[in-house]
Amino acid sequence: MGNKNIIFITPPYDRIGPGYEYVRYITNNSPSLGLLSLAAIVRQNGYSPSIIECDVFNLSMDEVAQRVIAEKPSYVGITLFTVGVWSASIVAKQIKEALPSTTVIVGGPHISSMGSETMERFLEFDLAIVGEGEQPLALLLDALENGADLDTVPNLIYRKDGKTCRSMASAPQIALDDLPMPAWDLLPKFPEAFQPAIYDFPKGPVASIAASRGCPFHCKFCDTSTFGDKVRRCSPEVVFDMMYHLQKTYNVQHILFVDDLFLANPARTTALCNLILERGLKITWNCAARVDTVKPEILALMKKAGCWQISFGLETGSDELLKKMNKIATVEKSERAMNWTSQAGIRSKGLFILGFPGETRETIRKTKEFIRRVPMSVMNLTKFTPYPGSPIYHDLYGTNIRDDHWELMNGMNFLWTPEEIGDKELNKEYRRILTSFYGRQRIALSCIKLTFHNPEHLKRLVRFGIGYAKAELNKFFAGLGRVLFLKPARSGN
Ligand code: B12
Ligand code: SF4
Repeated sequence: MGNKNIIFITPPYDRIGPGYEYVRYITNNSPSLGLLSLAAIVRQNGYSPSIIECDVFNLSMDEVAQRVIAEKPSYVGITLFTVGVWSASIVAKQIKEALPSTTVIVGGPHISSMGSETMERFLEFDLAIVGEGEQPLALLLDALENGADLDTVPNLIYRKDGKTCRSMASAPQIALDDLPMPAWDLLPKFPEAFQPAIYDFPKGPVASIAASRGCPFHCKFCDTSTFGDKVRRCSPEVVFDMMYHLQKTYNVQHILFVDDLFLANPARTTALCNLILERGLKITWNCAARVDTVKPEILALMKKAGCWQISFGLETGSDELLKKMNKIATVEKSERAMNWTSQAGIRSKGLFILGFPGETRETIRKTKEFIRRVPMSVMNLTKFTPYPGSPIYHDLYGTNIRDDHWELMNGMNFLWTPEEIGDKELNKEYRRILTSFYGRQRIALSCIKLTFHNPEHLKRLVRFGIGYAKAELNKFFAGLGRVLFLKPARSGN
């Protein structure tokens, strides 16, 4: 019998594209909470998990494969976002070649929407679990240890007689309070190595928490296939316990709540804020919210309880486009929410999408105007990407799409463009919107203030600057090399 070791992996992926690796110094380096939860549950069941976060530690595909091969685990569990599927398959292939008896199991958002297609395409993945993974993975490992029928394992995709099959059993959704605490202790260099985006926190160390799962809305660009539309929440006591544990054990000073709808239940938010205040926990935190869930009273309480920044999915400054996105929001409501947040003394981060179907020069103009009008502390602009699992993916491609650019689905590439505007123009607008926002005196000054207030920001900014300068120099010398050595000399004129 093999060992009971399982290595969980977040595969490497390109954040922008080759040559831009230095952006990691200022972008989000949060660990996978999914893997932390899976590791905790399998440890409870007698297995020995470890976690390799390739992206955070800048590990190449070869490096991670060699590490795994040296450990000879019985199981490998890989989390798959669409962007990481190809690199994960290369890592899995190397592992399977060296360790044929190791079982490679995959799961994550990409598998929740594209499980069968992925398993048909990548034979180096042995088994896949669709959707929420804790209970199915625990049952799968036991079934593999005991040679039980795989068809009894819920939400499993496996191969039988060369064919891809989906198990008949389905998993009941678990109560989140019943899960063990995420296995933060398994992360090397936690929390220092896992910093969120620069300017997204006042003071580190920082950790993230998923305090609820599921979202009842169906915004067209959003992939909710993993947890579906039924919302389940940890109780305020359990959320508080996680925050307290992170501070006491790891000296964490700031929490990022990654829930889709942190504020959807005002009673729960109020209870959590009251717990923080009553028990005197000195900590700051960020969360994400829909614009229709904030009100001045709750914002005032949140501020008192340490809320530092709220991210709002504003998407665009055009009501028409919001409708096309099925966002069930209006520009007016967005504006009101941003004003209330600012009046409460809480920073806000606006999340926007550029290039959604229906985007025109006029909608871009409205977005620019909106950005100028609202009191926003930082902003994030994503290039529209039709992620598998999002309703728009099916609208655009039909359900049979197999061969699209999964490895480019990092929100930094226009893989589809609206009729009126091509990707050249959209890329130009993308740069314009960001530079005009961050070039504004108020925004630049607040970034400078934060930079000097927090040595961590300064350190990251310096590393980013050096990386940028090196990349530009490399580009310059590569260009010079081409001019001097490769470009054919012209004969005559
Ligand atoms: C926090 C977050 C991040 C963080 C942390 C990422 C990370 N490593 O987890 C950061 C900011 C770094 C990030 C980056 C990106 N993200 Co993000 N992110 C999220 C967010 C908001 C929460 C994730 C989370 O913690 N969920 C809670 C945990 C418990 O769930 P989970 O990780 O999905 O894991 C469960 C299951 O998926 C499954 N599972 C997962 N892995 C495995 C592995 C095995 C072996 C098994 C059996 C099961 C299994 O079991 C887990 C426990 O139940 C989600 C939205 C959401 N609601 O999930 C988007 C989301 C996952 N991100 C998304 C995207 C697109 C990205 C980016 C490509 C760029 C971008 N535009 O943001 C990058 C790519 C990062 C990468 N590593 O490849 C999409 C993914 C769509 C897709 N099909 O790829 C999502 C779904 C947003 C959306 N609604 O569209 N992200
Ligand atoms: S964008 Fe937000 S509100 Fe809309 S479906 Fe996704 S998580 Fe839900």
